[in-house]
Amino acid sequence: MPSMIIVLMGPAGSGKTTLASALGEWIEENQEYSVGYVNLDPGARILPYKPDFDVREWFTIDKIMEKEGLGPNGAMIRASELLAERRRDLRKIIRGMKKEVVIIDTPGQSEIFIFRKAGPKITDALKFIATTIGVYLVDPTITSLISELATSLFMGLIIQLRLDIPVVPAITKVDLVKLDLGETFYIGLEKVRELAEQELKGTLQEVIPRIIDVMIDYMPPIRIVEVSAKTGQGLEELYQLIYETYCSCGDLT
Ligand SMILES: Nc1nc2c(ncn2[C@@H]2O[C@H](COP(=O)(O)OP(=O)(O)OP(=O)(O)O)[C@@H](O)[C@H]2O)c(=O)[nH]1
Ligand SMILES: [Mg+2]
Repeated sequence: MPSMIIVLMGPAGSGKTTLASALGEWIEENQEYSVGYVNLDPGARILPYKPDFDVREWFTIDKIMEKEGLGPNGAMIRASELLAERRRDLRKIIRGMKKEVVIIDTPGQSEIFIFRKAGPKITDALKFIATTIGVYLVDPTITSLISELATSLFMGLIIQLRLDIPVVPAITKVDLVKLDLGETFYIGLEKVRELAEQELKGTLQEVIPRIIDVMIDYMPPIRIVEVSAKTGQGLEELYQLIYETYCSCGDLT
């Protein structure tokens, strides 16, 4: 039975699937824990990891579209309902995995997973099995401004409240974008706040630092990791953040 479950979330194309594979390999090699992989994306095509459970065994977006005469968005919503309905089966499957860590790759359409019923129902089921930590991926190739970065990071806090699990934010694909936010792979939220105050004007300059203050108060880590699934940069730091969050949750339960 697993003792830690990591749920990767983030907007379409933010790098969930690639990170699932890279982080899993890193943990297996460097922590010597066995890692199980779960694909919850019924629209996935090719996966870079070998899933121990794949939701496509139950249904795929293509099949739902065909069978129920739905378009792609309708089929994704339907898929999230089906997933919520089968959460007990999923719980049984994951509980039965002989792996210490389980990494969950979520559907591309994160807003459907997170803001419809599937997300909270699934995380409720997972919490029965093991300490469950969310990682919210922020894609710097689409969030170039400091105000966008701050609001994207804030999304992690919203998800934490909605899914009722601790959420660690991570900036992905840093091999593509050079973020000049700090000297290490970690960025303090204080630094983001400082930049926001310097660079923003008008209402944004008032609102964004206040949003960051709320994050500082309510999110588990007060630093954000920059990671690249392609080069491996920041994987160790991401794991450390997840592990610290895991330990502090463990203390409370
Ligand atoms: N350069 C670079 N590209 C990346 C990285 N992570 C992911 N990508 C690329 O970004 C694209 C999307 O990556 P995925 O891992 O499929 O992202 P996803 O969030 O699972 O996407 P959906 O499930 O479709 O929402 C792919 O072309 C990846 O090769 C990274 O760290 N660096
Ligand atoms: Mg994916």
